[in-house]
Amino acid sequence: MNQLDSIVDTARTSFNEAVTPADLENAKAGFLGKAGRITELMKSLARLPVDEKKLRGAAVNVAKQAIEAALTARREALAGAELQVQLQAEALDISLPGRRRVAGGLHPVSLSTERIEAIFGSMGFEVAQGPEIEADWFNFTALNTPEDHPARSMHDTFYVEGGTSGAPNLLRTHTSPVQIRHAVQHVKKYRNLIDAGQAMPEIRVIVPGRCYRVDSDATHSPMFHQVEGLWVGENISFKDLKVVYLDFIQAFFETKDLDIRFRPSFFPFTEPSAEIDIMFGTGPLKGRWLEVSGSGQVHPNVIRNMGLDPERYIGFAFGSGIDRLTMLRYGVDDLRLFFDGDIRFLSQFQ
Ligand code: 2U9
Repeated sequence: MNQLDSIVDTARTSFNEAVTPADLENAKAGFLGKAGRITELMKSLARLPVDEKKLRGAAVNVAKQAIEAALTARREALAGAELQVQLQAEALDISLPGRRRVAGGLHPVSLSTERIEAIFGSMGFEVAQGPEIEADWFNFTALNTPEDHPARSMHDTFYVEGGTSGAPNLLRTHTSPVQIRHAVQHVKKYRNLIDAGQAMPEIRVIVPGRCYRVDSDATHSPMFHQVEGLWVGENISFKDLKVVYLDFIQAFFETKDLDIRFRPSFFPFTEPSAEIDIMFGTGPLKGRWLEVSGSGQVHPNVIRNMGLDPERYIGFAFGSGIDRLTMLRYGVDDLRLFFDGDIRFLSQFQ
């Protein structure tokens, strides 16, 4: 093999060993660059006699063209490989299923609250809302629970400085204060009718919402959800409470195979007072009395604090834990699961 063939072979080998375009340009410089081997041979032609220069020049040109062809081929090969790498990196498998946008959903306690509102709505109850930071008067005193009353100890809560009435504001311990606010507004609205001895439209309201107590374990949380109901008129009795609550609870758990019982109890704002227990006729909780609510006939002092004459107006009230009803409905045994924010738990209710 003569010298030129050897240079062309070496150039081909050098170009094929180049892995990147930069390597190839470096390899090219060794043959076609200013100090390249072909460039040096072209320069050496100047020193040859005319006839030899013509012959030698033609041969060097053939070698140069062969090297340039090899360089072009390698450049295209590297560019193609780079394109393949890019295409592979950006490859999109169009056979893959689309990315489903995960729809959000309501919290199980919110689902229960909506359910409770719909059931009582079907019985003519309206829904009222009110402040969670409450005055002592509405949360306790107006509900026949004066400052020294022992029942306050069961309602230990969180206090907020700066109350207007001297006593500090607090985080409400039940939704009863909203019932009082609603009733006072209702009585004001119909004052003329009442004073004229005409029939006042009955107060028929539920108040679902957040309540707060200093308590925390598997069945108690510092913040919990309660729904309270109130029905006041000229002729509302305990039997109305029994009918309304039985209808509600059977609708909530979607079964008629469910009994309730009233167990004497005490609350400052009702007299007589009763705990309400339920018993399922079937299922895992079959045959067990489960406490779900407190209730009673509204205490005369509370009727008075609404601005009504307790000799003329009477009614009932109840208070149920929405978290408790939700735990029973879905078979959840730890209340804290509702507040951990664990999507694995919450997504089961969508
Ligand atoms: C007014 C008059 C009376 C609401 C009532 C209860 C009994 C009661 C608790 C049970 C479970 C709250 O969620 S809980 O911890 N509630 O036991 N609540 S009677 O009585 C009222 C409310 C408003 C004007």
